[in-house]
Amino acid sequence: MQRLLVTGGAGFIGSNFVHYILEHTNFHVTVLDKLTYAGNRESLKHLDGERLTFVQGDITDAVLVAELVRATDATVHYAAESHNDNSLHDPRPFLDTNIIGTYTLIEAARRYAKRYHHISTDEVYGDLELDDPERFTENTPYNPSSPYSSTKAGSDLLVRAWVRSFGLQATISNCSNNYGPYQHVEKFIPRQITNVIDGIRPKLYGNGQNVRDWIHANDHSSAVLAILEKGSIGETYLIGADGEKNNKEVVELILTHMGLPSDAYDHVIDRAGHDLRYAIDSTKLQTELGWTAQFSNFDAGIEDTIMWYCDNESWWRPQKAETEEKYKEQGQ
Ligand code: NAD
Ligand code: TDX
Repeated sequence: MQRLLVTGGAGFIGSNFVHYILEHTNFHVTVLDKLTYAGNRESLKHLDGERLTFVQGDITDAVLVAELVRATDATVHYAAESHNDNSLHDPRPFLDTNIIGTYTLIEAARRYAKRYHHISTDEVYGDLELDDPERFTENTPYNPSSPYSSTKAGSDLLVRAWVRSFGLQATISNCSNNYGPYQHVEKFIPRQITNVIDGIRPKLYGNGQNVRDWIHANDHSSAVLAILEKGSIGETYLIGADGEKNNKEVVELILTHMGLPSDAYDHVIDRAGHDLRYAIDSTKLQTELGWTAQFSNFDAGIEDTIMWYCDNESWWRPQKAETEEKYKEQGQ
């Protein structure tokens, strides 16, 4: 495998993956990205121009997708509408990109008999009670809650059907919440860090008891590379790093690291249908593919992430005012 097509490579996790691949392999990467509000060409700057080709385009464009899939050895599909809050206010782009976009890619991969890896989320499994001793595994039934997670679930099921019915050479991974550099300021951790930089109090939805299972984006990238190289066709792998924290703990950690009292935040209107808890059991990935997380110290990872946002204001500043304006209209 020498030539990778990475969809959504100008987004948060996709751009981290492109950085990771260029550093850890000798592959050539072609990025296909529409550059929606969530895509940022700046996230790929300073990367080796000879090993990276950037194509601006839509994954629902069947002609373009066929050409790019044909010209590469494998596709890693990150492109998506990814924000739950947006999906509650305008679900349509989620159906177009997450469902039709995935369909377009797997049809091309089938036609040219190419390897395909599908990036998905733990949210397809719905949520867990706070005291549930079980975590999500590859066998947990699908039960998505939001327009976002239901379109991701739908796209996963399309891939499974294409494997079974057409012999598509595909693998799927479902990962927990990522954090790290290049994440859009609409998302929880960057929103609160940049709020503090701007002298705005962090905003916690509801009572802040909702739990997310945090993983550093680099650990997600190393897991995807392991699946690409060693995963079995047709299999699903759950990716997680035992990083469960409730939102209140995360906000308090950010405030403390940024030199403010740990209670200097506001509670705002809760998200509709807000999933209570996600938690991943990644035993299969660890035992079958020998993967382990490298960034297991969340405290240190948050400190690095805070430093990245402090040092890279020119990257996030253009999105900040518009993002906060949208939240303000929603009382959040
Ligand atoms: P993101 O919103 O930061 O980036 C999405 C990228 O896709 C952007 O660059 C955007 O321009 C591009 N894109 C959107 N629609 C497109 C289209 N129609 N054609 C081409 N490009 C298009 O998202 P992210 O947080 O980096 O998530 C990437 C993937 O990882 C998604 O599939 C998401 O479901 C999955 N995932 C995310 C997380 C997380 O914590 N963020 C966790 C697990 C899985
Ligand atoms: O201002 C906020 N205050 C707040 O309390 C925001 C933006 C969020 N939250 C809460 C909601 C969630 O419980 O923080 C938690 C994390 O929120 P998001 O960053 O919006 O992430 P989440 O909804 O958990 O989904 C993320 O992880 C799974 C990604 O956005 C998805 O793409 C991925 O599939």
